[in-house]
Amino acid sequence: MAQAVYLWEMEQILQQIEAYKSEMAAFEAATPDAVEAFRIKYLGTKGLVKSVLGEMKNVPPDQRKDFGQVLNEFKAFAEARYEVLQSAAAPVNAAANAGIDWSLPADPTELGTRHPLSIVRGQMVSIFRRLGFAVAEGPEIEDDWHNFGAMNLPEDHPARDMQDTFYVKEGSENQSAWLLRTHTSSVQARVMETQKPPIRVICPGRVYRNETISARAHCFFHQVEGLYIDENVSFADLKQTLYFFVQEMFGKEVKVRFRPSYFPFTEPSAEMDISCQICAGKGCNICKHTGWVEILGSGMVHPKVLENFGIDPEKYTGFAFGMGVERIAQLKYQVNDLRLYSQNDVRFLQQFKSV
Ligand code: 2NL
Repeated sequence: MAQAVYLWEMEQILQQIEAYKSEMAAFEAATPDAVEAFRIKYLGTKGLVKSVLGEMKNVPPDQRKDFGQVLNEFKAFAEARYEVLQSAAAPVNAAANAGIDWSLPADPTELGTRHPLSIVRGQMVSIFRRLGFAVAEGPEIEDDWHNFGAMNLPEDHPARDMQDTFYVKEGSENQSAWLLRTHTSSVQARVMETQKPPIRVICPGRVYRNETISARAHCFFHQVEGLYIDENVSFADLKQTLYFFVQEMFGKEVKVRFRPSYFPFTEPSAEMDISCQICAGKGCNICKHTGWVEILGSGMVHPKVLENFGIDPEKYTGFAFGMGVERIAQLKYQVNDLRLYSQNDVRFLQQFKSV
């Protein structure tokens, strides 16, 4: 009779175990908190697994072995389910289960490049700095005086025309006109206004001219102008400085030639050509089969310009020059269309990655 009671009780316990197992199998835990709730309910010190194990004491000795196996298997089932829930709820482990290896290196990010004009301006500035030139900057919106008047451009000079220059504000009898600077000479004017010789500056910056946009012309471009004023500055200094510059820029093999020219702000004036970098002087389309390409304008600062700033032209002389950054970049990197510089086409820009 006693035997029958045990059997009945054991049957009940086994049924209960099966019920708990299907309950555990169906248990979903999306968060670590829910996983912890599972642990407390089934595996905690007052949990269901412990309480079923506690039934062991009521099992008759000859059946303890079999029953012990059932209970161990039940406990292992609960622990295995707990582990599965735990790894599913932890995000990194979830990723690991999804086959993601977090120890792999990240996808490479596309690096941008410096703009070719920034690269070339940087090279130009660095060469002149080594010769002792300081960098000066100034406003892009200028008054009539700093852009034109001080530079000895007469009132009726064609560059002053509305057709050639962007005016922000027209001038009147007692008000100066405001305009977008047409060269960075205006910055040098501001340097001469505030500093005494010796003056040795270069002025890199954006300048504006009213041009129809094409492969060869744009309404804005970039310039580096230079100015050196001291006692006994000669045309020989001008030539040697500019020769050194192009040798550093294009290599020691480069040849130069000077052609007489005219600018209102210099006297005498000269344009400088270098041997064509494409055909090395043999003759090609770029140099129009002359072997030479023009790269800059230069000259000895006009005495009128010095006087405009109270610098005595009997005591001081100076040379000045101006060149386009686009032009230098074109010759160095064979950029054949000015518009490329401002279109921001990454296929163009990416080509300067290795420079
Ligand atoms: C060109 C020619 C030039 C200058 C710029 C200059 C500045 C001062 C005084 C005298 Cl403060 N001259 N600048 C001189 C000669 C030529 O530029 O073709 N630029 C693109």
